[in-house]
Amino acid sequence: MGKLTLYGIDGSPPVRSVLLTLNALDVEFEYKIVNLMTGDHLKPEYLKINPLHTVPTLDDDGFYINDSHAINAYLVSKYGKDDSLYPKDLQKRAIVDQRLHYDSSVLSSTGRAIIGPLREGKTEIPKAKFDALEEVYKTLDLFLESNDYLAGKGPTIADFHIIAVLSTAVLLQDVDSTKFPKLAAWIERIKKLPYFEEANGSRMAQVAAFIKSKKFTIIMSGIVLYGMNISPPVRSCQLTLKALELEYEFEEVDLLAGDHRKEEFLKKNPQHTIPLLDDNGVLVWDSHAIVCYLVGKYAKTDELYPKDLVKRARVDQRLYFDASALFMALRNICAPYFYNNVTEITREKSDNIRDGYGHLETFLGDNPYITGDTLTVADFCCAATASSLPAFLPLEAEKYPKVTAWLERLQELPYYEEANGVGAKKYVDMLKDQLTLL
Ligand SMILES: N[C@@H](CCC(=O)N[C@@H](CS)C(=O)NCC(=O)O)C(=O)O
Repeated sequence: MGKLTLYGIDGSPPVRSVLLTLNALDVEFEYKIVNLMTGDHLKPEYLKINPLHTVPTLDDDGFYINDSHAINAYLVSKYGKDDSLYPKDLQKRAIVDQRLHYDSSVLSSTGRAIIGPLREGKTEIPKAKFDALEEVYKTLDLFLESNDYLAGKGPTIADFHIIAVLSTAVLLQDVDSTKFPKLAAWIERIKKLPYFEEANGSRMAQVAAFIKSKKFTIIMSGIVLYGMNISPPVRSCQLTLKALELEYEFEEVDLLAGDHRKEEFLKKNPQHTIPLLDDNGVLVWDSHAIVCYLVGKYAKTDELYPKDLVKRARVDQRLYFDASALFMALRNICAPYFYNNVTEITREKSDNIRDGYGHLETFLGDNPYITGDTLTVADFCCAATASSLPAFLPLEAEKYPKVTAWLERLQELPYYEEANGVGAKKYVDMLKDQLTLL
């Protein structure tokens, strides 16, 4: 056997993946440190062996090869006592290759998207980047669905590549074993491999110290809507966001788990209600305020919330009606149920719903929408509530034909189902058999 030399540095996941392969194969090699911080990789003597100035590079007796994936495949093929780490069987190999490509594309870029800015001295990392990492964990958990290792029953170079990246990733965001049980178990399994500590585990100290020293915070980027999709006012905001074709993140606030009473949320909305909008740091709560804000700031025209004083007054009236009467008819039943398990709906409370349906019927008159000929945010707010009230009292089509037809009309909107329909159905299904009308 000729002389093997690996050029690299412990902090680099691809280098550690090669160290894992070399140790697993039990071959002798020399390890030469290429310090990226001091620019060793840009020196002419290194560029001669790897013009891409990346680590790792392998020197196999004068044959130079870079890219950890290529190196590992080469090492197993040349030095493996068997092919278990990189199977010759076409289908088994195809699965290993798929994992390797996932590593070199999705996994590596997701990790780099967080580590890169930290290296540049940034301390605020957008939450979306951590969400992407969670997606990766989800995918890896899926890869492990029916096997102990990522590409089959035993370890392969795919496991080496992925554990090398994950060893860094978990320092940024832990793998939650309740959400990703297979992945968490796999990490523990890999750690028990006899060569793991020497090749990877013991080499993490510097990376860990670097990440710890960064004291980074996770920030929201762009528009974030906090809420739950069973909540009618949250859905009126989703209808507006969709109508305006705005990109936004949805941050779940579980009222039943008390998320809205946690200090973190109270700092943003002391009234502890959902929805709450965070528009690049501008915090707005109360759905009615939110929908008007969104149209004012982002709409190309004022149609959804007209600037004309008279038209606006009419929309405002319907918005206040929803806030003070229609939605309160719902809230006065569901809040006592959720928080105090009150399961009876008094006649007074059901009459509030009857009144609400009746007023909507009157407001509609012969118009297609709640304020006239055009769709406005008042339709979104009133419809989100009206489509949820049947949880307590059915909306009888014979008694309220205009309201029924109006809701059917709104269902035709291309974004209605996703923004309101699904959540309204969930709300009605969840509550309709839980309460008794007196
Ligand atoms: N008028 C408010 C009502 C918001 C509201 O009451 N939301 C309920 C969920 S549907 C809530 O957050 N309840 C929790 C609480 O008030 O503590 C709006 O339109 O945003």
